[in-house]
Amino acid sequence: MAIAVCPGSFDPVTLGHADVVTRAAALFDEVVVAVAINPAKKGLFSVDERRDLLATALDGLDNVRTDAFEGLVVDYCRSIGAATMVKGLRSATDLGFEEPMAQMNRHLTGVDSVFLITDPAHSFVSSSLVKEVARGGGDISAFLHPEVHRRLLERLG
Ligand code: COD
Repeated sequence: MAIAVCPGSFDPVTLGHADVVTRAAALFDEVVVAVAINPAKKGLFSVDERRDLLATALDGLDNVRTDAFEGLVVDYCRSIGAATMVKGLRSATDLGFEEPMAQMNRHLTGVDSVFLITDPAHSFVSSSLVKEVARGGGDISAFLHPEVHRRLLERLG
């Protein structure tokens, strides 16, 4: 069975993330969306809340589940028998950031990275940008599942 991991911060999940996970789910038998636990970086949502929002945004994808991990993503991949990571690429900037990580991850364990080019509708969307725009009162409803949008506005007060 081919298992792939989609790792990330997902603080919170956007429709860009959901598009990549949906496309990965069509390519692999099982996809695990894994929230990275970073004790040095406090997010807007807790890890459990992020998993809850992911489950809402990805509802209906039968071969997708969520998890959380601490430490190296490649160690997590090996612990669940995943040989592949799937990530989204929005731009050349993303590629410049992802390429050394993909090389390092493959060097460490042989876990390979597969990159899916972002749907143009989501190519400028990031969790940090939607939070910044929402804090300033801008309309970011086009970029989030309605429930994620509601929870984000509620969290920001
Ligand atoms: N459309 C498509 N894809 C998108 C979009 C979008 N609009 N927005 C983000 N993505 C993709 C990103 O490119 C990324 O692949 C994934 O979705 C997650 O995005 P984020 O922003 O939620 O998560 P990041 O980029 O903060 O996650 C970084 C990781 C947690 C994956 C990374 O830091 C990591 O692997 N950490 C574990 C520690 C480790 O192993 N470090 C050594 C690495 S060599």
